[in-house]
Amino acid sequence: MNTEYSPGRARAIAYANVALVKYWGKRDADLNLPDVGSISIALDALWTRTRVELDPALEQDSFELNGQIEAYGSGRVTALLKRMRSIGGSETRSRVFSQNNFPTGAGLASSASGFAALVTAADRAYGLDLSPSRLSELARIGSGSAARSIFGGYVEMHRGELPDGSDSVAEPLAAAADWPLAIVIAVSERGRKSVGSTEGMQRTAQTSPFYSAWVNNQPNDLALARTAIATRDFDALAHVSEASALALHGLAMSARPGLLYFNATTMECLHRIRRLRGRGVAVFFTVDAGPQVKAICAPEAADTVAAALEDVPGVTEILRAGLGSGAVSMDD
Ligand code: 2P0
Repeated sequence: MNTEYSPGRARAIAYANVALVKYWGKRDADLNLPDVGSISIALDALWTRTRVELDPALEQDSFELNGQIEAYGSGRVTALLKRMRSIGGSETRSRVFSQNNFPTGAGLASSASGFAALVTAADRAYGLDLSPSRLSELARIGSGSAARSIFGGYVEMHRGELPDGSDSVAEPLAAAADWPLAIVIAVSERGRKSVGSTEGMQRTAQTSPFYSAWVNNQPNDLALARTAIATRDFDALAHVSEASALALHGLAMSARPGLLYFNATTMECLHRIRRLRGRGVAVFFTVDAGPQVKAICAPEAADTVAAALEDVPGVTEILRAGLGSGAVSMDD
């Protein structure tokens, strides 16, 4: 145990991430092992702050999100705390207080920042002092995309091969400062999505006739994105990222019954972004399991992109971000 830690209570902050090469599909539901690797960027403006407080008097863990006792997702929180307690040989239950500064469950990666903040805070509160790679593995068990939010900048999540999941972890590809990009998010619905990612992935894997093609193609897209990031090739990153996002949604639509995460505003935003790029603006789109559109652009293009998306009927809010850092813990 690291004596610099002060076990008992700790806080952490972790940032949301957006995948450029998308994760969709699991090969093991219990350990949350992905069928495909993915590549993402961290967002500095969208975060979860979490406090973990051990209390020997507690019989069960409790989980508060944005000031309210949270039932949705609390099973995953408890399961993860139990796993971390068993690593540290502790039986003491915890109170967990979490705060998101953006809508939860609306396709803005709240589970990514949420579980990354949770494992980072619990690691310190229980005095475990685990490596970032181990924290990534634990965050993955909470939510696949959370494995990526342990790290900042450009991040690759590995599919891994081992049945115990110890190689299904993320690692940094490049720092935010190596290639600063801006993100403009067009929000058109703040509510929770109708079909959550876990269920959507399961339905897709079980019923889409195109699922194996998706899995088989992923190594190509990962290689293209890795090279684009290493060489700072914006056009190459734009092409592979849009292709991966559209392939994900085509795949999800091909599930039975089909999953429709887009609304009419989503589609209009995609057309606007393509038109902007046609006029020479350095911008491309990506969309996750919800209707919000994320425009990735050169920092100097962000005002133009925000103005164009704000103007789309149905866009209720524009969020702006730069590239974020990895999860950080601190004493409470
Ligand atoms: C991604 N998404 O790569 C993909 C693209 C949404 C669309 O990862 O079941 O909340 O908890 O592992 O991580 C969202 O799925 O799913 C997601 P679980 P998660 O960002």
